[in-house]
Amino acid sequence: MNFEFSEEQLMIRQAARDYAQRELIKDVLERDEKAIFPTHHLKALGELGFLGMMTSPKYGGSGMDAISYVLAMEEIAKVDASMAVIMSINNSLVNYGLEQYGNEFQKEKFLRPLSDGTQIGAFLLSEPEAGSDATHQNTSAIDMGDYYLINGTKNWISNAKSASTYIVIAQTNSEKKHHGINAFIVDKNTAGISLGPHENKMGMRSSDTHSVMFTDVKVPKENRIGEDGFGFKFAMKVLSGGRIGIAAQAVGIASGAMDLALKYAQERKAFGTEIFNHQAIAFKLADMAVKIENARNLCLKAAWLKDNHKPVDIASAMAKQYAADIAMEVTTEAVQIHGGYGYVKEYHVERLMREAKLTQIYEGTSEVQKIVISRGLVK
Ligand code: COS
Repeated sequence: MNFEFSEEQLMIRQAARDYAQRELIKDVLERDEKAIFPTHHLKALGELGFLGMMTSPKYGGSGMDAISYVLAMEEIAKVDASMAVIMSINNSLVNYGLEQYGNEFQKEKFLRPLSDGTQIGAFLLSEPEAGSDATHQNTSAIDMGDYYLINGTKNWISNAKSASTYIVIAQTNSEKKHHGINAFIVDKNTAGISLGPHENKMGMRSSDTHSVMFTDVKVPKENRIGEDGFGFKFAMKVLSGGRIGIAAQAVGIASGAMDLALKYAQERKAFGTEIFNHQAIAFKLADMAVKIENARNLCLKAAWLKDNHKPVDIASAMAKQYAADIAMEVTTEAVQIHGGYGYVKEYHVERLMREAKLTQIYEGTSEVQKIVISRGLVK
């Protein structure tokens, strides 16, 4: 077993760290406060190759491995988890889904601009009544011969406003249940698409989240991904790999909070010494460090499995569930270590705590991950 990173992986991590610590940090508090989408940073990250990280250079991507992706994601999320959300939707769901399951025409037309940073994508699965229970899609896509006609509403869609390309999961034949679901590539500017209001979220406030309404939206037949009825499997496969990115994001949030808490504990004095010298604080930090290390290892193992074309479903669910849950614990302790200072925005840890919460909810709640893991135990 080799726990060492390659030169290239270390360079990628350093590039992400430099950008996050030099640039993202500058306006992260303002973007969080005012819920501003980071358009200017996206351009720069696109130029660094971070929007098509694992996509093949043949389609304008950077051709990096999943380990590098995880390392970069952790560094970005340490400072700005909203940016990590935007990156992860584009990289792990949209680009990966298109590259793995799209045909040549679809890859040339849609994947290239999504990989070189000129556009971003969004993944539309959740509905007002179908989040965790993804088999029950109410959005319909009726086969009209040359095209499909899509009607329905999607909820909690990250990148909804800023994306140019949507991947939409919809029901074509309800009698076939989940075998009648399809996935479509939809140009966001197609007539009949409208957005609900900006969701005023607790955290990840700089990433834009809306519901998206479809009213008689015509989608060319050539935009369906895979065979008729492949949509549910497509969504499950893509989400399964995507959970590695969310796990890395949660590790980043936790380690960002840990770094801040450690620094604070070595500076702040109480009862005549730096608070790090009190075991009540030092033991908290030790527990936080162990949890982060475990989460990081689960995450890297899932990425390694992906890079080596081995099944990732269970490993990615374990990584996501554990990393998200410990991110919540670690960020809560980081706020506690900071005392009153932790509760105000300037110290960043309250933001990281708000951001951690979403990693337990989106791309499958911690409970969904436990469904996947427990089913895996009896397979
Ligand atoms: N890869 C490929 N196929 C998969 C799969 C995977 N990871 N997981 C499930 N499937 C397939 C199954 O093989 C099954 O196919 P057949 O009917 O042909 O045998 C089908 O999908 C249904 O699987 P299952 O019966 O396990 O589905 P359930 O409805 O019981 O749900 C969970 C499984 C809950 C795990 C799934 O619905 C899920 O992950 N939901 C959460 C979705 C989510 O993340 N939502 C948030 C949206 S963020 S964009």
